[in-house]
Amino acid sequence: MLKKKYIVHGVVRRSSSFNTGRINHLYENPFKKGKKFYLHYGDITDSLLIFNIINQIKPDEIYNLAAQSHVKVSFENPAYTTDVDAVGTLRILESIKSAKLENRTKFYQAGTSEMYGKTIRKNLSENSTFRPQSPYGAAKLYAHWITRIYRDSYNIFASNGILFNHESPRRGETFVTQKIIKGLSLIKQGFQNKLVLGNLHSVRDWGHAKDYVEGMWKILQYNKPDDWVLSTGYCCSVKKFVEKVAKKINLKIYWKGRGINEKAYLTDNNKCIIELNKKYFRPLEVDYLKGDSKKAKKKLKWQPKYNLNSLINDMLNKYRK
Ligand code: F7E
Repeated sequence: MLKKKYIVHGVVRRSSSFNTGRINHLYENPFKKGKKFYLHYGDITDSLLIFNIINQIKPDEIYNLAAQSHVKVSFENPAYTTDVDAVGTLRILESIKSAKLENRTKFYQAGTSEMYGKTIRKNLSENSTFRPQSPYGAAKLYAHWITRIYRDSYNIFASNGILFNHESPRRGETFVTQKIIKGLSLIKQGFQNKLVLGNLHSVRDWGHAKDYVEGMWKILQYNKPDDWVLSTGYCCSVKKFVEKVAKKINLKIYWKGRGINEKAYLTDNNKCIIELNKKYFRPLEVDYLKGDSKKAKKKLKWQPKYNLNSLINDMLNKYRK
């Protein structure tokens, strides 16, 4: 957004330890004239504050990426997840309405392929059925529908993205791609002995976050508000993802065992480097997600530049010496 010459306002949760590591490179001296990037202390659970920020800035565009976004954690923290991911979206929409910004402020809601949940193995489009399998998926589905309702009821330019997994070197370390890439890189370099994972057999449609944020922006530049799937169609299981990463860094592995006892060993010395633990399995899993983003490709002219190979290479670079 800054490269596109926007003035950007972000909301950051107050914490006693620094929590802005992933955006430090954008930080600007608060006393600088003509600043383009502002951070406001706040929280999406605080209605008054969200209204005040929106009413004061009167933004042209709002991108709602605020979320408790970890699916497994949403089972342990369901009420908080719902407050943030579902009611948080309502708070923004209601603020746009209360501040009478319906004709000014465009709104993007960050929806997710987790809303589809239990699927049969077919490509998922804007018209596919939603059957979420987690408190996270259910909360995001509420957000998706309330966005549509505010669009239709109050004529707000409110659009939903339905985004499949998007990864990057900035991905949090408890998500599986970063966990695998960091874990295997450190094992290869001799700094870690073992990687402990959960379900190896779920299949995801993976893309690069850089491509997806460009898509989010395109969604708000379209001539009308709508719902949009962004996906790459590059699918593989978590196990296959492990194998691809291992191959790229020249770690030769083989698998042995079944179910929770499935393990990966180094071919050279039979040392076990990957094992599974129940802690990382979800009470309900989403087995298979593959998107169909024909509509975005055609109407938004959105085309991802990264494939699974270049995505993994980019993520691996962070750990290369
Ligand atoms: O899991 C399996 C896990 O946590 C991917 C979020 O950005 O994308 C993300 O949600 C798969 C699942 O991402 C581990 O069971 C195995 O099947 O990296 P993840 P996610 O749940 O797909 C969607 C689109 C979002 O909207 C979310 O906000 O990998 N898996 N072993 C594991 N997952 C984790 N986290 N850790 C493991 O050890």
